[in-house]
Amino acid sequence: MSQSPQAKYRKDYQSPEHTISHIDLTFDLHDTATQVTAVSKVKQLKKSETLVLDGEQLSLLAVEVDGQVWSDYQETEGRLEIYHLPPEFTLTLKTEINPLENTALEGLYKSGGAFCTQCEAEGFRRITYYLDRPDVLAKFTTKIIADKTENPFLLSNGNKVDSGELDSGRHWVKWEDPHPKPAYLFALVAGDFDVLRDQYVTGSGRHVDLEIFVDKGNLNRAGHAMTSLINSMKWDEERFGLEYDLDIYMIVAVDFFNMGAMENKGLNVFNSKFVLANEETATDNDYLGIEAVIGHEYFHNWTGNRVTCRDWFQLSLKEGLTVFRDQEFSSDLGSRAVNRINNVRIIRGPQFAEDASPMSHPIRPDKVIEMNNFYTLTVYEKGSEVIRMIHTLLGEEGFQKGMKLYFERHDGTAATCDDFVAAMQDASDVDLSDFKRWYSQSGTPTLKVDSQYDTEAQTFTLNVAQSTPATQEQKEKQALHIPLDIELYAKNGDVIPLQCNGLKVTNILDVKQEKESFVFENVQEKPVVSLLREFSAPVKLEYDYSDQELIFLMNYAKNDFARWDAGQMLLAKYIRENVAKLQQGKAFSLPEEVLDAFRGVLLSQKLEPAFVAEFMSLPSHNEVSGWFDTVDVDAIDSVLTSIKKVIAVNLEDELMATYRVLEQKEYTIEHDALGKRTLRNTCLSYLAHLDDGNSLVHAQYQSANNMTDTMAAMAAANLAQLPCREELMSDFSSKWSHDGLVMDKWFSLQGTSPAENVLSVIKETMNHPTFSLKNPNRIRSLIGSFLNANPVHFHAKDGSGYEFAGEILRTLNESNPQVASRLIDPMLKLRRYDAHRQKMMRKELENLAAMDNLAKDLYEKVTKALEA
Ligand code: B3K
Ligand code: ZN
Repeated sequence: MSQSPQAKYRKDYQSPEHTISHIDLTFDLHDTATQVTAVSKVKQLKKSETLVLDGEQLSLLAVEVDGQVWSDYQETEGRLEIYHLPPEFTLTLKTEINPLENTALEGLYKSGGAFCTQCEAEGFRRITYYLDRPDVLAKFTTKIIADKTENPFLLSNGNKVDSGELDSGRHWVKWEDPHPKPAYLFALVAGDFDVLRDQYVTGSGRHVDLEIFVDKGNLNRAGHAMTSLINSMKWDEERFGLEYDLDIYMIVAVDFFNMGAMENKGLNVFNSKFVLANEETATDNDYLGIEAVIGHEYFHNWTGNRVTCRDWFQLSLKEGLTVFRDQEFSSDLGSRAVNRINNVRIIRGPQFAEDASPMSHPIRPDKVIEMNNFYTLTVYEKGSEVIRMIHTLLGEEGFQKGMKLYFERHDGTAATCDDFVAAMQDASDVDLSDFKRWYSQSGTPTLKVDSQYDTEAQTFTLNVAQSTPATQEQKEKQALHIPLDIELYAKNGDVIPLQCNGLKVTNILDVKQEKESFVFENVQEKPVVSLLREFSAPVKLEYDYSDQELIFLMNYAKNDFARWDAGQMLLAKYIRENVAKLQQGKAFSLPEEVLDAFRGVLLSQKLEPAFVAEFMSLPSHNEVSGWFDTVDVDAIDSVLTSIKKVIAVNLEDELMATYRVLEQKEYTIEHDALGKRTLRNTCLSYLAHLDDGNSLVHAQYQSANNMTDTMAAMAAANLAQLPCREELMSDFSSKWSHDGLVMDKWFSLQGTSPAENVLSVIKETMNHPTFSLKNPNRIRSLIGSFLNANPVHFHAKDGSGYEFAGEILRTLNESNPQVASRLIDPMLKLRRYDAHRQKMMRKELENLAAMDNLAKDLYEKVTKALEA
């Protein structure tokens, strides 16, 4: 690369020298030459006669100041500098852009037949030169001119205020957004759609028009998104007291989109994956995903749009908080325990892996080269865990008081993470000064706990030691304030009240020092302790539980999450033990009691089926990999497969009985029905490994009346490599080839196939008429699934998986660097593998580093990985 991209540091933040209070945009839309006129009211904030604007890939056509042509400016790399300006002025800029050639899908681009935009984080600068930073908030008006036949719908933020017809088949619409906003929340969409319409009346009586725009012919797939939107609006009023603030809320589903969705003010743009669903095309998980993402973007209207971020280092201010809010929404509407389990699986799997990788960073990063690289599991999911810990420390009431104060102080402004914590602290009188370290320290802390019971004194002591291993960018670590949720049980399952120094105490222990002891009095028998209930902090727990204690907790813990977690710890013990045995050439084994414990769960009449399904699901290969310093890919795979088979053989009758009894005639997405399907299909995934597996799976595929059961059969056939796999796959592709979104499910089965020839099948699949390297969803389904979820073949000893990844990354570096940069993550973790594999991965990274047009997205990650 010619010039190394420059990093930005959080500590260097400077407030802007100029601000823009109003911007009037006019778009004259044409596929390859769209003209953008931007008329901005600019005001000097600090003494400076030079205005420096951000801009990329723009052709500048004209510059005017207060209506006069202005030639006193210079265009440099990524900037427009305009000189000798008065303190206040109107700036008119004309630029031309090429939406059709915009394959990076940032700024204004064409998705299928429609024009759409993506501006977060720094995409607005690909539309016009601007102060493209979140602490510049302006009122936007937007006039869109386009061909009427091709683009009957012209949409932007706010309310529609005017429209008209022009000659030669063109028309125009003008929008006005009354809420000042940063440029990253700007949106424009133009195209032809089907529209699903509804209405919502807020608590205070505001009538809001709800409109969901989908590709023609997809109206019968938009209903669930609408229901989810209405549920989100209600929930935010009920739980957070927050109402919507415009007369219209629009969602547009597009097929070409780099992420899940975008919360643009009043005009969300969504990846069609998170809008379109009916029982024929979507699985239960797709339905849940839609509910969560629709909720997430809606909740951003307050946490993100009304109060935005001062600078991009503060991203977790809006993202961590909004993820917390969407997790609570899903938990209030569905099963709290199942939601918690799934969120914790993400933290313990990929987030812990990110913490241990060269990309490790605090939830509020200190150094960034490409902002798009920091929309991470750490900022989002760990960020949400940090908010959850504040919620645990303050309780719901205190937390809501904090939210209220936060909005009182910061509504309509750009704030910082410190502002948020200050509001929480001031509203509750809980001291969060130590707690704030979670924002600045990266890495995963370990909590080592041991205990003693003193029969005579009747005391139970917990000794807690915390430590956080050094991460690549931050060697020194300090102790954190960790809320540790515990409970003690007597042998008969009764809860032992917690008492310290003669006083009753709550379940939440405040761990603040490197080493601390907690002595509980009046404990009349040696208790069983349940630790880190609800996963009360994003840490690794080490405690030497006996099998009996874990089985006891699986049966008696009062908290569902803790019961599940005990089951996972029991499995973890035997996964580790068997990996070690395999490495020493010893035989696999799993004790009878462990199998009995899982048999008990499966037969339990009291537990919700969806929850039982979680009990019966093993930790992922990725999560298990995180338990070892050096990952033995094949040993882990072999042990996980053996456990699956041993459980299938030993629990065959119970699995089969459960499978039969849970059959449902009708398909509904009620939570109860969904839970039953999940458990039934979990049983199928075990039964597939037995002699009758092939006929059972085949029969389910044939009789399925919904996509969940269809996909469960195909996934089982795929993973167990059943003889019927090919027949099912070809039947499915002949039915669905016309629909990319549905075919993504098929692509991801191709990507995760355990068959030896998987890589050549993937390469062949890239020629499938429905596949395209231009579409991020297709790339993620086929190639992303191979890199992230097919560890055995991605890490093949001959290096073929790495070579393939390298090739794809070099291609995507040019067409879509953002997608390339997401895809590369598994390659960054090279140090976790043996020397032979490391060498091959390094070679691919070096090949990338040597490219002279390496985008800064990949540059940032590749250099970090090679530095390590
Ligand atoms: N805020 C957007 C993500 C933007 C990503 C930019 N690369 C979606 C969300 O978190 O809701
Ligand atoms: Zn978000």
